[in-house]
This record gives sequence, C-alpha cells and structure tokens, in this order.
Amino acid sequence: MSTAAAPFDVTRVRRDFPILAQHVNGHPLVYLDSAASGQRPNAVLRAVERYETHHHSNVHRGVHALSQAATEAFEGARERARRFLNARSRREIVFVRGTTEGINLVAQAFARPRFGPGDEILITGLEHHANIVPWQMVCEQTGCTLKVAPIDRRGELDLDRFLRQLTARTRLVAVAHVSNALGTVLPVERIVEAAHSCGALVLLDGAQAVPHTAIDVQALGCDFYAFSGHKLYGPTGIGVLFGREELLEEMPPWQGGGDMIRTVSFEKSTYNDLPWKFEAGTPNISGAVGLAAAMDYLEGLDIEAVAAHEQRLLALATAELSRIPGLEIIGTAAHKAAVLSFTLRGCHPHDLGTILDSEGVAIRTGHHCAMPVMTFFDIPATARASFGCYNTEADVDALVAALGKAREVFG
Ligand code: C6P
Repeated sequence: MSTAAAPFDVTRVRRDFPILAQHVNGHPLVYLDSAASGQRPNAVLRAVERYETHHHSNVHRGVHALSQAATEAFEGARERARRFLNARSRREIVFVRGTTEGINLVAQAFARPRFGPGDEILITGLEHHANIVPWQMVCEQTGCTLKVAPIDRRGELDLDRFLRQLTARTRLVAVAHVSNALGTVLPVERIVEAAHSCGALVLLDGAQAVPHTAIDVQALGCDFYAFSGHKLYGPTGIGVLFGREELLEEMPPWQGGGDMIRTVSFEKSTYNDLPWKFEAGTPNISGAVGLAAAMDYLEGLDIEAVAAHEQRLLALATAELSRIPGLEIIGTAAHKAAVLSFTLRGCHPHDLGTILDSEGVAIRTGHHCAMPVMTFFDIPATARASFGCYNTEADVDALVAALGKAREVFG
C-alpha cells in the first residue's frame, strides 16, 4: 500500500470557495489579499447558516433547548480551538474579537497591573500596530519602557541585538510569529527559549501564522498566543487568545458585565471561572461556530500540504516579479510565509493597486498597519500580494500580466 500523500488539488479546493467564481471589472477575480482576510469555504458558510437557522439563542443562560444547543455549539468550538492549538485545557482558550483584542486583553489585564518604572517590554521592528500601540498604552499607564529589537534590510530580526536587549528588566517579549508586511517567519522557538531564560514571558501574535502552519502552543512554550478567525478562512469578529492557565488564573478580569461574574451585589462582585472570566457580555456565537468549521476545513486539507502549495506560489511569484524592471521586493528573509510586498519605480502603490483591480487582481496597498516597517525601508507604502490555499499558478500569471499593464501606463 502506498503511503505517498495525494497531490494538493487546488482545483477542488477552489470549488469550495464560491466567492472566487465571480468576475470583477470584467475579469475573473484573482484574489491575492488573503493576508488581510481569507475567503470562506462552503463548510464555514453552511456551518454558520445552520447555526443561525436552527440553533441560535443566547449561551450559558437558558434551560430551554435552543439555549442549550447554542451553548453546546459555542463550547464545542472552544474545544475545537483547544485541539487546533494543542492547548492543555479549554480553560486556556478565551474567545475574543480577533488578534487586536487578544493583545489588548493581555496588555490591560496582565501587563498593566504588574509592570512599573524600570520594567521593559521587548518587541521587534516588524510588528503590526496591534502589537505596538497596546504596549505604548501600558507604558503610559505604568511608567514601564518599550524596547524595539531592530530588523535588517532583508526584513529579518537581528537576533544578536534582540538577545542583547533581553535583560533581567524585560518582563514581556511580544513578537509576531509571521510579519504581515514582509512575510518574515520569526525564530519563535529561539525567542521563547531566550526570553524564558531571562525570566520574561512571551506573547506571540499569530495572526499571519495560523493559516500557514500547524500551531502547538505546548511545543512552542509561549505564554500567550493570539489570532483572528478571518485570516484562517473563518468569520470576522472572532478570534482566540490562548493563555497559560496559571497566568490567566492570576489575572484580574478586563471587561465587566454579564457572563464574567459569579455573584454581583452593590458592595462587591465575584468572578466566573476561566475562561468565562474574560468573556464579558454575549459572545460572537455564530463566529465561534464558523471558526470551528474553518479549523476542520483547514486541517482536512492538511495545513502542511497547504503551506507547501503556498511556498511553491511564493517561489514562482518571487522569481517572476524579480525579473520586472523597476520592481523591488520588500522583505527577502530566508524564511517567509506566503506574503510578497513590493514597490514599482515611478508608480505609487495605491495607483498600482487601482490598475491591478481594473484587471480583476485584488492586492493590498498601503502601510499594512506596520508604519515603522515603512519608515525603516524609507517608503510610504508597498503593494502586497498574499497567497492562500485557493491560489494557483494562473493567479501568479495574472498578477505578472497586470503588472505589465501598470508598467505600460507608468512607463
Ligand atoms: N493584518 C493585514 O492586511 P485583526 O485586525 O485584529 O484581525 O488583526 C490584527 C493583526 C495583528 N497582527 C498581525 C501580524 C496582522 O497581520 C494583523 C492584521 C491585516 O495585514 C489587516 S491590517
């Protein structure tokens, strides 16, 4: 019996994503913006529709059948997320709106009550604003200091400098697992090991990593891991914050309201168990159901097979774009995920994006919520093509052809 894995069947995968079958501006849609938001497969659309049509009610609140069905679906999604991350316990899985909210939760409920003058938070020069601004706010609130480990011209973390900036004063290291603007995959295992040996805890921003690599938070050894459902072919408005149980247990709640309490009186309130202590108010139930379906879908495809397919597209696109005169690839790290940022001489990235759109090619242009990265490379913005499980070599060809049109316009 052969044990060889079946080849990745992208034609079949594309059939799962009805949105891709449309035309945009008279051309077949070529969707190269999955780093901003992935599209949803039928499995996710149907899971959400099924939930909304047959099972919706509020969770944790009713004895009636629908409320119990909704609670089962919601808590089932939590167990699905636990398995997806290989967390030890469901108590470590907090549903949030997305990566941004997950990081803000850690900033306000973990860092703010603990940190003070003399303490340091260490990030890197390639972070998304969601992994910069919450720490700046904590610094203003507590008097602690934000340190930034530099990147080099390839968009790689300068690990030596990072290790030298890591000291006994560092309380928390917060880094992207994968950079959204450059595609760089960071050496997170090494970072976690080094941080822990200095007594610092580690938060990983997994927004761009989860669609491209299997995550095992126990193997990574990180203390917090945050990601968004919509980058993972799931719905918007739902994400996960993983936190080690001992840490979450010690942390005060962040937001107050329904569901996060055990008892309330005007004199004093007591708080719910984990993870509900951090889930004030009615949660995004259908979002969690859709997220669980997205995890089933992606694991069904085999994340490693998807990643290998995307790496082939990245290599092809990198080779093709490198041949275009005046085009410069921004972010040339040795280890990259399926993100390709670039500039074209004489053409502002926004104009480039508009021309590509007129050819049906959807890319993202701008600073990608990573302004310090743009400052480092001394550019206002980049054009960014990003690949998902449904992209094809024909999509790369369409990108190259549309860039040819842009060159004709801008000479
Ligand atoms: N990056 C992009 O086009 P939210 O918005 O909370 O789902 O994710 C925020 C976020 C945090 N960290 C990283 C590394 C990210 O890439 C993102 C979202 C999108 O690159 C929108 S700016």
